[in-house]
Parts: sequence; C-alpha cells; structure tokens
Amino acid sequence: MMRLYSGTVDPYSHRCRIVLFEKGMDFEVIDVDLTNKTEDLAILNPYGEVPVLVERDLVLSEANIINEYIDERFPHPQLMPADPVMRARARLFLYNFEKDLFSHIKDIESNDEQVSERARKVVRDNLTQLVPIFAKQSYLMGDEYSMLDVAITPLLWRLGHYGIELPNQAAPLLKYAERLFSRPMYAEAMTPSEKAMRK
Ligand SMILES: N[C@@H](CCC(=O)N[C@@H](CS)C(=O)NCC(=O)O)C(=O)O
Repeated sequence: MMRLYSGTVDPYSHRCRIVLFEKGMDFEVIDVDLTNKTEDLAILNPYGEVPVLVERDLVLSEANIINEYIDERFPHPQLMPADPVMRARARLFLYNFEKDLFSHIKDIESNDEQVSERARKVVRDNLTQLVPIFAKQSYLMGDEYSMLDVAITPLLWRLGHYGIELPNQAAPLLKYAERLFSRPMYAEAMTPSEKAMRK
C-alpha cells in the first residue's frame, strides 16, 4: 500500500492527497508535524520536506513527481494528457505554476508585511492572467479535469487564508475554483486544518 507523508496545512501535500482520492485507491496518509519532525522524514527525504510517497522500496518527494507517478501507476482517471505534445505543455504549465504562483507562498507567510504584500500582489496578478482561459473552457487544459487543475487547487482554496483578494474581473476564475471544490472526493482529501481555512 502507498504511504504519503503529508503536512496538515501544506499546499504541496494537499496536491498529492487530491490525486490519491481522485484515483480512489488504497493508501495511508501519515500526518507530519513540521514543527516537530521525526527522524524518519530526514531519512526518507534529505531536504526534510513533505510530501513524501513510499511504496515498497520506492521513495519519492516533490509533489508533481509523486503525482505523475501515481497517475502512471493508476491510469484511471488519467490526469496527465496522453498525447506527448499536450503532455509536454502540461509539464511546462506545472513548472510555470511553481515559478509564478507557489514560489511566492513563503514570502506571503513572511512576518515582514512589505514582503508579504509584494508577494500577494504578484500571485494576484499572475492568477488574474489565467482568467481569459475560462471564457472558452471549464478546466485549465480544456473541458476535462487534469493534473493542472489538481496543482492549482490548494492555492485557490487558500486565497482568503493568504489574504489574496482577486479583482472583480476574476469572477470566472472563482467560479472555476468552486467547480474544483465541489468535486465528489474533494472534501475527503483535506485535513481538518485545511477545512477550517475556508468556511
Ligand atoms: N518543491 C516541493 C516543496 C515542498 C515544500 O516546500 N514543503 C514544505 C512545506 S510547505 C516543507 O516540508 N518544509 C519543511 C519545513 O517546513 O521544515 C514540492 O513540490 O513538493
């Protein structure tokens, strides 16, 4: 059985939990307290970060790498596109999400209000640039739910928690977020602390 070492409020672990629940497979989630890390996490991941996936002698870190592995191992429903061109585009998109959105989360959580406000603005502006996509399609890669939607969901769920307010023109993006949150397994994939982030 797969075991996922997961942070209870960590957006990257949240991504992996979403995929595990979307696939409807058997797995165990091990909550890791990042303020009091155990030795086994350091052994599994020298960077001391969650998420980590363990399956027999395979130990994987990095949320996107873990999620691609789960997707290939359990292909239904398939979350990465089958076509190589679309697959490459999806990977580039995932990379851009890290650079344009997720890499700013650390700064948003900074105690320096100037740093966090600057980071909030970058994320708000980069998210707003995605809005036109939803004029013609329901999800990021078209009309099918995909890995890109998985990847962005934890950020959209945390907008209020991070103090990010989107402009009125972003209404289609917020509607899209509601579509993501209303997926049948979505609530199951969250920890109690994540559920409490948004009422
Ligand atoms: N690039 C990694 C990022 C993972 C990451 O930053 N995890 C943080 C939690 S948000 C962590 O475990 N930090 C270790 C710590 O806080 O001690 C991924 O995509 O999985």
